[in-house]
Amino acid sequence: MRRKTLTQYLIEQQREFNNIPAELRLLIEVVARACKSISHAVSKGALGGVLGSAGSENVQGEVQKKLDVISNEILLEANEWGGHLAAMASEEMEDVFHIPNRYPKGEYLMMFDPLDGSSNIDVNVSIGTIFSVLRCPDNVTEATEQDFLQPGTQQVAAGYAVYGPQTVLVLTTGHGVHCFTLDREMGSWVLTQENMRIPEDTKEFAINASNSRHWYPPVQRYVGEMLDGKDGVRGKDFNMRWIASMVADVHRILNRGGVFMYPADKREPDKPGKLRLMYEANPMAMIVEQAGGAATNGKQRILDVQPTKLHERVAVFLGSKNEVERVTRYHADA
Ligand code: AHM
Ligand code: MG
Repeated sequence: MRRKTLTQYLIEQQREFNNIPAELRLLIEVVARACKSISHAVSKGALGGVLGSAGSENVQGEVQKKLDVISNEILLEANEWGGHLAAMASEEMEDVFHIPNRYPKGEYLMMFDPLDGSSNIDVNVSIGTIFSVLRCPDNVTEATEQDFLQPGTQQVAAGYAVYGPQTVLVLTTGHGVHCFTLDREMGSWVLTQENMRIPEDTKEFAINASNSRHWYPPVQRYVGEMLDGKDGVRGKDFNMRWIASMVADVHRILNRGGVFMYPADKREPDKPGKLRLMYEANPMAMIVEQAGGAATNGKQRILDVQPTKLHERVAVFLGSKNEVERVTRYHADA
């Protein structure tokens, strides 16, 4: 069987839906190429000298790993010269990255988490890259943070790569979710799953249970009922998984269902969770919704949240629709 490459898929989508103009296609292909380079660096591990700490901290006060810094550089360098972007923003940079004056500017804004699941780098567990694409508002010559602060509903594309046993790229441009596998011999991304769908019900959940004593009552109730299994109100047993790489947890959910949670908790009442709205939660929420799932912050749809700052955090409940609706209902009941 002759398989489709990413390029062919993008061109055919444009013909069918008229939603991937040349500039957006270039953007997606450049990001995909950058993910290929990151995958290459990741796979070298100790042989490439890429493991361990970079000896610096990012804007969130987290220690940066060498691969966080390398992946960020790869994405910036790949995307700065093509003329498709007005500006970029990253988990690893406090401020907006402006396109250098020597290059033309384009009409899109891109945000990314260059290397998600950093705590897994040195132990050879799946990690990934997450990205979100917005349109730059009209008549903006030098994009600022303000221009990025659009709700997730405005995303024109979102995707992630997983560097695991296989390297895959999962993409949506608003017409379903599709998965491409990196063919290392050919060096190309090949379409391997079309229109991924998340089952509406599930018997699997993902949460960092070491924080359970800090959870608020709705999360305590929801997880408690699942742990009660057959003997409790849910009347069925549940299985638990936690990879500590959102990309890998979400990828499992896209393939076989499940619910992923990173709630806010009582430790820091002013902090609405760990994950970042604009380059982690929003792209994942778009992908999950496009695959028939749901994503909320416990109170509202994540994609409807109006961001107030670039590195804003948000509580996350996403995955199988009926489960996300249930945990969201428990929040309303409380
Ligand atoms: P990172 O972007 O610094 O890697 O942090 C995000 C990651 C998610 O991928 C994952 O779901 C979560 O942090 C794991 O957190 P914990 O260490 O609390 O298990
Ligand atoms: Mg991350």
